[in-house]
Amino acid sequence: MAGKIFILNGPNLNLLGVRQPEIYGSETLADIEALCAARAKDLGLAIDFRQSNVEGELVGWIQEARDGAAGIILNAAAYTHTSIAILDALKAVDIPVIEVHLSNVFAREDFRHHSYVSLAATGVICGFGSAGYLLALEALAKQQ
Ligand code: CA2
Repeated sequence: MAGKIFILNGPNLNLLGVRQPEIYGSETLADIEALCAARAKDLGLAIDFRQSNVEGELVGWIQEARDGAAGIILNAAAYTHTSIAILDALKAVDIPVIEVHLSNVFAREDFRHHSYVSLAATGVICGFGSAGYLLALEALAKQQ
């Protein structure tokens, strides 16, 4: 398969495992990266796993994915619910985009029920914790 899967993580996800384990689980983002690397290897996929607290950096990475990435797994965190800039960047890529959330956003506050990312996503996975990232990798493997 040509091209890496970009796994992009938005603001505050670097705090995973430190606070709010009742919502987000006890794994750190480094733990999730390791799980993704192992599953990707099994699936014959290459990954590039990144996190940023900066909206523009996420936009830049989505634009970078246009240059040969095979797919994007995106947990845009709070930018999911606010960022037209990320939506516009996603609309400019023609590779599969899987939106992932650790928590079930629909069982939480109303403002988490709307996602700009979903408007450009191939599919959405939420509520399964870190397993959602692995499900997204499997979905992308079937799309190659
Ligand atoms: O459930 C998800 O994965 C979210 O994308 C996580 C975002 C939230 O804004 C979305 O609505 C749903 C928040 C990520 C912040 O993660 C933290 C982890 C530990 C401590 C504090 C924040």
